[in-house]
Amino acid sequence: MSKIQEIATAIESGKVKLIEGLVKEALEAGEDPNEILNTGMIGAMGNVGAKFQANEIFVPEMLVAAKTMKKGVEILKPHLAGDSVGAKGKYIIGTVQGDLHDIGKNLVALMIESAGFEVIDLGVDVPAEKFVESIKANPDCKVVGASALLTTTMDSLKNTVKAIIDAGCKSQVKIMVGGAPITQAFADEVGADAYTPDAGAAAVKAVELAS
Ligand code: B1M
Repeated sequence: MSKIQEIATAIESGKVKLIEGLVKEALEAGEDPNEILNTGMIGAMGNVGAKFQANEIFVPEMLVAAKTMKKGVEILKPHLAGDSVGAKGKYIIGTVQGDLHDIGKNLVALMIESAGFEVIDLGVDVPAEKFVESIKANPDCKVVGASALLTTTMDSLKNTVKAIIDAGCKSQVKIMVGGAPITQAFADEVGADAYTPDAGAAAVKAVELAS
C-alpha cells in the first residue's frame, strides 16, 4: 500500500494516533503535499461521507475521521505555505449559522493564508451579524468568505450574504461563497461576488478579488 493510501485508510478508519507519523513518513518519502491533501485526505473524507449516507457508519465515526484529518492537516500545513502571511490584506471567513462543518472551511482558510492573506477565522455556526460586525471592525478587509455544507444551511448562507449587503458593506468587501451543496447559480441568486468549488480555486479567486 502506498503512503498516500495508508493516510486515506487511517482517516477513513479514524486512526488519530497514527496520522501524524504517517503524514511525516509520506513527506520524508518525497510525496507531494498537495497530493497527500487531495488524494489522501479529501478523497478519504468523500468515502467517509458515502459510507455515512449508506448507513455503514454513523456520526461518531464521522467525527473521529474528521479529527484524524484535522490532525493530519496540522502536520501538512507548513508544507503548503506560500507567500508571506498578510501581504495581500485581510480575509474574513466562517461557516454559517447552524452548520458545524469546518474541515473544508479550514482548508480554504489555509490556502487563502498560503496565498498571502491574514485570515480572520470566525469559526463555525457564525450568525450573519457576526460576519457584519467583523467586516465593520476591519475596514481594511476586502474579501469575506462564507461556507455551508448542509442543504439545510443554504438559507443561512443566503441570509449571511443579504445581511452583509443590507449593512452597506458591499462597497468595502467582495463576498465569496462555497461548500458542497453550493453552486454558481446559487451564488448568483443570493448576490455573492464569487463561488469556487474548492480551496485551491478559492485562493486564486481571493487574490483576483483583492487586487
Ligand atoms: Co456531516 N454531513 N453532518 N458531519 N459530514 C455531510 C456534509 C453529508 C453530505 C454526509 C452525507 O450524508 N453523505 C450530510 C449533508 C447532507 C445534506 O445536507 N444534503 C451531513 C449530515 C447530514 C450531517 C448531520 C446532519 C448528521 C446528523 O447529525 N445526523 C450533522 C449536522 C451537524 C451540523 O452541522 N449542524 C453532521 C455532522 C458532522 C460531524 C460533526 C460528525 C462531522 C464534521 C466535523 C467537522 O467538520 N469538524 C461531519 C462530517 C465529517 C461530514 C462529511 C463526512 C465530511 C465533510 C468534510 O469535511 N468533507 C460529509 C460528507 C462529504 O463531504 N462527503 C458530511 C471534506 C472537505 C474537504 O470537503 O467540506 O466539501 P468540503 O469542503 C471543500 C469544498 O466544499 C470547498 O472547498 C473545500 C476543500 O476543497 N469549500 C469552499 C468549502 N467551503 C468553501 C468556501 C469557499 C469556497 C470553497 O469560499 C468561501
